[in-house]
Amino acid sequence: MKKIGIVMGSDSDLPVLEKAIATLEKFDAPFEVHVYSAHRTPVEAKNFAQNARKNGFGVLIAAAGKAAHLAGAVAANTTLPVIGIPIKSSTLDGLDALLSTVQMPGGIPVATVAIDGAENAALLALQMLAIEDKELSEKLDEARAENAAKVLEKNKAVEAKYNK
Ligand code: RP5
Repeated sequence: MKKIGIVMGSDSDLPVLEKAIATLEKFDAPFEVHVYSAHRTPVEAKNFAQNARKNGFGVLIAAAGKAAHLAGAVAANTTLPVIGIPIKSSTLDGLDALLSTVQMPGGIPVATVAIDGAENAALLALQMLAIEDKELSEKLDEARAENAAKVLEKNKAVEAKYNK
């Protein structure tokens, strides 16, 4: 199975990324985690992206806050699919990072998830790899069914309380 690469602009982003890491661990998916910044360590960020395919990655997750150019900079240097996570920082509620991540120019796509949407980023990465992986796609189906069962349990409790 191809690896999933997680790259974040600062270790201050790690608390959000831990949700993605936990999701990948739950599915026993191989992954690597790195801190490379589009602005502070542009050479390392570029090298990581340029070498990602030959280093066995199948999909990359890039997370950054503020003027969040990391996902775009990574996408500019690989044709692997790149999933961007805008990170909420102390100002502007993450809208700065959302717009910086999502508003890519034509030709260089970034699949942007919600602000701090680390779990969905991991699930989307897994779904991409599951296109060619039956075992993984079955695990994803099971997880969806478990989630649905939990929601239906909650529905039962709400219905019992209000629908007399
Ligand atoms: C971005 O700036 C990082 O991704 C982080 O979200 C934000 C703040 O970084 P630190 O000042 O906490 O290192 O590049």
